[in-house]
Amino acid sequence: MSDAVLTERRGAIAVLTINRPKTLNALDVPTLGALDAAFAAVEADPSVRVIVFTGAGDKSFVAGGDIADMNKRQGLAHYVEFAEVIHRVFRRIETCDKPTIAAVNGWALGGGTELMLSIDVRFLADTARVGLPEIKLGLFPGAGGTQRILRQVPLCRAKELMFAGEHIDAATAVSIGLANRVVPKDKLMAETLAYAESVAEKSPLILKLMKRVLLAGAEMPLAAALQHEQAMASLVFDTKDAHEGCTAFVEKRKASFTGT
Ligand code: DAK
Repeated sequence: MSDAVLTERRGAIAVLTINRPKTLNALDVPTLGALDAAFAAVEADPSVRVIVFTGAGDKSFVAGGDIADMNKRQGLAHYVEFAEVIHRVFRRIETCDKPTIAAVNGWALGGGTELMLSIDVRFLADTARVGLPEIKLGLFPGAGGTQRILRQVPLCRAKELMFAGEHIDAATAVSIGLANRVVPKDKLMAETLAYAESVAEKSPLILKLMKRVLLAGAEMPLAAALQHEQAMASLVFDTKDAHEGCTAFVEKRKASFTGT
């Protein structure tokens, strides 16, 4: 079995580590396949409540698509293969019912930033640098990057990043809304796991429905999205977990959610 992606369990949290440190964790088709398989396994495991992504080594999260591998490819069929795999894997991550968190421990460039854009919550080490440098290679972001970034940060910021291909530091990434928080590098995993634990103790059923409402709503006109939210919120109120949460508040105790 491939060790290109490592899976580690921390209670209800699964940590997936992209593990090609010699190339700064660049993504080629086998690595994307390993990511898909590792992700599918934790996505299907009911004991996993939250999925964390990080990169092996202390320099890089993911330095992008594997440039040497891409450069060896010839002909449309080979590029289409890469495109299909990377789009499928990133969309699977984006549409997952379980909360996902990126612990960005260094470079997140090109496909690395595009992976981050597919993950729900992003914590950046203070040493991390992110960017979409594809233009410097005569390319543009093609793993969902052009479309996801324009829906997540102001368009002028997205264009500024993509036109010049410059890297930005972690604080700037947070200031434009591309990431959630900057964490001292030596505390990155501890702070990520602490946040993940606070999510993991919530109802997985309600988190799933909330994620579906958010994702579907972002792709709908507002009127339809509000109707959808209204219907789903009624469904949520009818769950055991909603009754447990409200009862626990009234009884002044901690709620214990079962995901039903
Ligand atoms: N691919 C392959 N190898 C890489 C790599 C990458 N993206 N990034 C780094 N490496 C390798 C380096 O070649 C070097 O290998 P050796 O020379 O040791 O054999 C090793 O990792 C260490 O890198 P450096 O020596 O360069 O380390 P530095 O600390 O000096 O610099 C750096 C770190 C991250 C600034 C630098 O390595 C760098 O600029 N890397 C490239 C970053 C980049 O341009 N990323 C975007 C890649 S393009 C598509 C969809 C998506 C994509 C493509 C197609 N379709 C739908 C068809 C995605 C494209 C991309 O992501």
